[in-house]
Amino acid sequence: MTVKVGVIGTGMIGQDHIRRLTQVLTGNQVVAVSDINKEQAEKVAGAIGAKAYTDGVALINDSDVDAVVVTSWGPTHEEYVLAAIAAGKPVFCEKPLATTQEACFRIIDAEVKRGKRLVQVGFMRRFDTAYRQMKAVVESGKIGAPLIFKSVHRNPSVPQSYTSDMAIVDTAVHDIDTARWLLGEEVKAVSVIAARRNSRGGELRDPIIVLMEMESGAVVDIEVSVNIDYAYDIGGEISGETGVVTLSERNGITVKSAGAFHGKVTADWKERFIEAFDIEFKEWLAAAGKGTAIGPSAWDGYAAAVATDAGVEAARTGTRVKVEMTDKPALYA
Ligand code: NAD
Ligand code: ISE
Repeated sequence: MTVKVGVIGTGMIGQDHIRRLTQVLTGNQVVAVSDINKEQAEKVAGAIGAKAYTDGVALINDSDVDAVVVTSWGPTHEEYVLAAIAAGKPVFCEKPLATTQEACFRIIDAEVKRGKRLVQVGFMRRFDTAYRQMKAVVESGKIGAPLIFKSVHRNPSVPQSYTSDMAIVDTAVHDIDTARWLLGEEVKAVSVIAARRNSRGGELRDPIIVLMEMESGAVVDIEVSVNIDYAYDIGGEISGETGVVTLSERNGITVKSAGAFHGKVTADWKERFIEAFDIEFKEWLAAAGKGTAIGPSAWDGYAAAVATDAGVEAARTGTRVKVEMTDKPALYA
């Protein structure tokens, strides 16, 4: 079966996912794209023989579109995800699911009323082979009950428009989802501390440590650095009661020369998670072909938003903020 896909938002990641759908994966056809930037939508559509829209809702309601990919700016996600649910179409939405926990909950409510899963959120680390191996080790009991998860999330640089809140909402959100998924439990409280202000960060609080207490009493320590220059570097380690599991360095080769070891560190998220994104979309297409969704759900988008809201408040007030969540609907059991 060929899944006919419509993509809303043709910026950086939208174009990367369109490349993946049209050049890497089979069983789909990108039939329509949309962007508020008309010229860009037409250019991207023209290159792949798709229709161009400026109105994302019109794209969703196009009878040629079976399934929707939302890669526009975060504040626009709620409207498009709700429109896809109303049209009964599977929708892949890049993170964040929506920019407030209330908006995420409206999405949950609509999906629950529809009675089946249609939404998948773009937490691509869940599709990364090494993270999946890490989760399998935890679940095997080989390292005993997890006690501490250390997550390192380093970006070489960010644009001037990047704010201190974004370090939590836009960047740490991946680590928050990874922690919930790896440890299989919810976040209970969040604290945030900033290191000495980075001399290149201006007003930006960078780097920060996001410290999360989980329901079981396990602790999660997330380093977010967004001006670290040397590379895009992702690390993770879980200490359990009887052992430790660590993500390995990813350089395929190591060069030894002039008395030193040299290996490559990835340049950006596109390179670091290229295989994870491919698997994420392969699995999404398989589910979308059956009219449903798998993987990170609207509930996961909501849970991450509740924790990032707490993180933003913790960073602003310098206090430990408790996380309060609503009961989980049976649809996400
Ligand atoms: P971008 O600014 O490069 O692209 C966003 C595009 O959306 C722009 O072309 C903009 O014109 C368009 N747009 C804005 N409002 C729109 C609307 N109402 N309708 C249609 N199009 C609209 O941003 P980006 O870096 O591609 O990020 C897009 C989304 O992807 C964000 O939610 C971001 O958090 C997420 N993202 C995820 C990852 C990841 O690692 N999973 C990486 C980068 C970005
Ligand atoms: C970006 O939006 C992403 O999602 C990347 O994975 C993350 O590393 C980066 O910090 C974000 O800005």
